[in-house]
Amino acid sequence: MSALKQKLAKKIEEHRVRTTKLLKEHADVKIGDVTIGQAIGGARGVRMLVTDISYLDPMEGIRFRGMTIPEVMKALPKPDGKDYPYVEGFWYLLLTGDIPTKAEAKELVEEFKERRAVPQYVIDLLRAMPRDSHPMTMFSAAVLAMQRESKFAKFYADGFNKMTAWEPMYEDATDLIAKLPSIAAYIYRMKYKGDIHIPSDKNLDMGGDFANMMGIAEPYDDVARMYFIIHSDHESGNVSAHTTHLVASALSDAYYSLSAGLNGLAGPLHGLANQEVLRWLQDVMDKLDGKEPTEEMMKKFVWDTLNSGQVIPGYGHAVLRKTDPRYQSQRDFCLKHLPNDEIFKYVDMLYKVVPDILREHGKAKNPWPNVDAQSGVIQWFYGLREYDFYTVLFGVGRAIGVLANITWDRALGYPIERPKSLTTAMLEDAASKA
Ligand code: CMX
Repeated sequence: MSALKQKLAKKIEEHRVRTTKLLKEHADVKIGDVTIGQAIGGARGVRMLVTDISYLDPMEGIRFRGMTIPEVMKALPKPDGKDYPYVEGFWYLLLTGDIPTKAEAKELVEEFKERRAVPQYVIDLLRAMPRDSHPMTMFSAAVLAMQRESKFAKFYADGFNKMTAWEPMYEDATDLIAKLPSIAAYIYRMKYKGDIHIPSDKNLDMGGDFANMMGIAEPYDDVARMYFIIHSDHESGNVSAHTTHLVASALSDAYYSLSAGLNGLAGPLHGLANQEVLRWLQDVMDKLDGKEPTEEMMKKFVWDTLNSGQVIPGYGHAVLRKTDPRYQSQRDFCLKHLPNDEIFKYVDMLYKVVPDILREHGKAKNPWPNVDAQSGVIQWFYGLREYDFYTVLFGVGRAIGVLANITWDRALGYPIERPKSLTTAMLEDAASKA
């Protein structure tokens, strides 16, 4: 170890004791409007963000523009013969709060088609990256590379006007959402399907064209529509939404902002958890060497994971205190389309055993499954077994929510975000006075 690293290790060891003491003994001490616990603990529960696009009730789960997931799925117009709505119509709902007519949704479908083409230099960039780069790295890099297309950046360079700044933001946001499925499918087929690509089909809506470019048959088009909608937004405080909002608050354009948000989504405590669930299950199955796990065996694997200091992926949440309705809607889909699937049965078995174990373990405030616990199952069933790719699917959906949010941020002229930091000594001082 270098001298610097040795010194740092010593300083970290000394400092950890101070942080632990502050959290253990003085978490409730107020420092201004928040407590020491909130300042150190990731601003949990601090009411400091505003959005009208979605609201997350801890007990009820997400509402998009005031509507639950089943209400949204019922109210929005659908392509003929399909069970799930046009994603383009959902974008209309998130932006305006209104349900589009079928004609309005179809008009948007046509507009998205015009914006679909991905610049060749993005393809070149993806091809130049090492093939074993994580798909999220490729996805975020592709978004960032397209920043030169930004209409907002040009608008800013040509003379910024606060009142009309939302318009180029809207244009960038729409361009991005229209292109993301093609970029995602390109990464997938380049990495996992022999680099053989399927062109976009101008007759199809966003969900249908994504399934087409991925090379997965119906009803995967409906799976895509459902996925993109349920993963879109979860109010503003989660890492991907908050990062996108934070970066945009510096008047950065949608490309810079979304790329940053996607990097946050790629963290294992956030969107990457969907791949981790499948990785964890595969590990269990490998250890069983083809045998079907019993509930007792599953309990042991869960305890082994916890005892080795790891989290159970797909369980727990910073805000939710019940089963995530996004989990529930995917479970309903599984019950209808793949009730006898082996992986579904294991995930369902986890639903029976994990909450009680997490309660007994005594740490997680929410022992219930979140969106990521179920999402890999459906993908696996339809042949998308490269679970490294799952977070990209989350990313295409999440883009819809965060881009609607930053369009409104610009419209309302929200300022640059800049919370205040204190030193540990200042916290100790406040604790000693309290
Ligand atoms: N397994 C084991 N321990 C867990 C746990 C889980 N699933 N969920 C929470 N805990 C632990 C935390 O690690 C924390 O432990 P420490 O005190 O040792 O740090 C303690 O319980 C308290 O955490 P919490 O207040 O209940 O939860 P947080 O708000 O801090 O974290 C989350 C929320 C999602 C990061 C956490 O529940 C977790 O790590 N879950 C597993 C990863 C996951 O599924 N993430 C996806 C979330 C949805 C999404 O964003 O995509």
